[in-house]
Amino acid sequence: MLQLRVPRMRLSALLSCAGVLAALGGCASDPPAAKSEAATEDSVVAAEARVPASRPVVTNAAAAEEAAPPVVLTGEYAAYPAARALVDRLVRVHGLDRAELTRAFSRLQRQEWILDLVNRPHVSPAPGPTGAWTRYRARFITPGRIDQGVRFWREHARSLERAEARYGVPPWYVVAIIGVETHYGANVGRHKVINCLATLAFDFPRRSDYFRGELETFMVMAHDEGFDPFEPVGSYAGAMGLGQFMPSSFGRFAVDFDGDGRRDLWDPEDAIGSVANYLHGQGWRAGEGVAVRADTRGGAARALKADYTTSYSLSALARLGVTSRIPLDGRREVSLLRLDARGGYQYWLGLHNFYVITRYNHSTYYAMAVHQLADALRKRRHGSNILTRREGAGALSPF
Ligand SMILES: [Ca+2]
Repeated sequence: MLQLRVPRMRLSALLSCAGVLAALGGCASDPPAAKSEAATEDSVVAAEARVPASRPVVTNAAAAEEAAPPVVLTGEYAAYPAARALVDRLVRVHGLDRAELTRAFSRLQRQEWILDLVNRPHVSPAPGPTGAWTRYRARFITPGRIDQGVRFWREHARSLERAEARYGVPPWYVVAIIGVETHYGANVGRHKVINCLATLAFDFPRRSDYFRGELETFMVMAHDEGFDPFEPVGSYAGAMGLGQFMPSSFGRFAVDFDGDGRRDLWDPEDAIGSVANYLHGQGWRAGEGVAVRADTRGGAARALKADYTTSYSLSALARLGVTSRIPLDGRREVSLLRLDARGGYQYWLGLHNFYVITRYNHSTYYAMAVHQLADALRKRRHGSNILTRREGAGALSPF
């Protein structure tokens, strides 16, 4: 059976998660829903025995429900057709209990601060170079984050090796993602996921379809896994655990990597397996590199579109004066990446696995921060010989 829980070891650090363990831990083997159904059946039978023959007899649970006054949606979303429609859908498509859902949706609390955050006017970046990449990089690639990453790696070396054997993703990329996402679990978020998802699903029109889907998945998850949907905490966007998985990612990619029968996004071992499985599921190619520095001649590169979505042949780039610092297969398609570094633009070529990292977060800078943190972790822990030893050809070392 699948479970979502917060491990005991994290309680001291995650006070706001304390309720998660209390509420979810008890659901491991005996979901309360099963008990209450049995109790209802028993009480109906008992009621039938007591009711005089002249009175109408309640013969089944459905009739009992019909007789009971309907539970009406109240609270902040009472007047929201989208909230009522989602309840209807969860009942119709997923077979969830209407009264239970209505009570839960009546307790939702809109988070105005999230709406303020996501509705902030977009400020177009000043024409560069302004050093934006240098500032971004400095947030994630620090001596402290490298030290802590190496410690996390050492502590979970066996799980990381197992994840590489199963999914083909090297430990340093898994550690780097967890490092960038949550500082190795130190910052997993402290907001009630259900309220965050509801706020974005019902009051953020630009992404409401996406967040309605995530809220739907989350409610189904809570039902299937047997946890109280008001317990899990996460980021303001509803991302959970060490790897900051959205509910849909949990459904598709989370794995029970320590074999205790639970997929636990807050458990380092399950998080390691789940992050590696996520990258594997998005098409990670074992043994291939991620990105390589490029040299540029002339000014043509500056006029080219450059981000992780672009695709150029190396020969076309070479004609425009953009060349890889290490030899690559001449037929390989790459993306052109332009980093607004202090002192001038820096150019890189993104390989397939760079694109795979952007499936975690659709941003060139994000994927490059993961790549460079991974590289720093690898060098710190293993020096430069690791790739020659582990990958054989040593073709990745220049990356
Ligand atoms: Ca587990």
